[in-house]
Amino acid sequence: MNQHSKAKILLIYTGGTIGMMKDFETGALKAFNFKKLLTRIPELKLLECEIETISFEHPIDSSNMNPHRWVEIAEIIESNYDSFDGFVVLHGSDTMSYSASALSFMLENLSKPVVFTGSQLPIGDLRTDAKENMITAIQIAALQKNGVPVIREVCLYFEYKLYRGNRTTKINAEHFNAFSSPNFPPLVVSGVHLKINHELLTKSSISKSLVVHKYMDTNVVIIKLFPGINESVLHALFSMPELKGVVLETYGAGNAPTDEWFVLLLKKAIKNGIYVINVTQCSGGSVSMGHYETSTLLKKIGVISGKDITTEAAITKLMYLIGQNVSAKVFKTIFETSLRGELS
Ligand code: ASN
Repeated sequence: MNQHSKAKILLIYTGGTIGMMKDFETGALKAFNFKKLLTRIPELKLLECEIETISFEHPIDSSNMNPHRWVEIAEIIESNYDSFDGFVVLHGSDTMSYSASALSFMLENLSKPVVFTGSQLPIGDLRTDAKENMITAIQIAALQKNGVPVIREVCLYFEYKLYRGNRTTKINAEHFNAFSSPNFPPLVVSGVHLKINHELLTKSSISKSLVVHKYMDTNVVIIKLFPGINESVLHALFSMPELKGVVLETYGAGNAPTDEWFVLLLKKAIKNGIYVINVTQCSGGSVSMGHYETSTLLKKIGVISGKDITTEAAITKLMYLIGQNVSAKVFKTIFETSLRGELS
């Protein structure tokens, strides 16, 4: 544990709109020189913490995020873990919920804050949301009680709210309020004061050492059901030889067609060792297989319930557990159990 009077925060810049800048002559957005970032935000110097920065060599738009880059973020945290009290990851908003979910699984026994944030407008824009997001994210990452970080999990801070990262989803492409956490309340709400919902925080032990898992298996796919989805298309998808796991976005409380071909296709896939996760395509609520006749068969053939997990957390949990070589015997039980607070 760090014994500084001031918390030390590592700011990890991966890219995204936050770091772009408008060229006032052409009006086009271009990558910002990260080294100038601190000088652009004099307010950072007023914060009661020491800030150091590290940047991806080639900052990216988060549409180019992938598991190799998740490992890059995880390794930056791993190699700086003992020297810092908290980490703030500046990341594009488009895939931020996927990255926050992935990192929550990759970083086991995390006992320091990892706060993802970004913005909808670049930091150089007059009306930017970047400053508030970044400053408050740093303040939250620096919160300590008796020398121990208050937040000890992977979170996402955007527009006055700190959420558990693996509970979030991007809901708007232009509002500053771009994220929601439909099935779990915010951990912290920022107003005149920071209102911390202590009872919701992950109370991870600070004595366990951090374990970083670096293999995410990408032989997985998300399939969203729609009326008219047909047998030959689904058959082709499920016949991919490398396929190991499917997140099936179903209707409502986990319902799907009862057509014989559909149920048989899933049954055969499951028998062949493909994990099928039932996640609702509704933006909130939970899968409850057996509640309707249209989900009873899914339960019977061994479909795994995602309960109230987001699609982002489901696909990254699937990559993580398959990557861990979790045995088929316990896979369903482990998936249906909360590992990092991702499901209720
Ligand atoms: N396209 C950007 C990104 O995800 C969007 C943003 O950051 N607001 O990198």
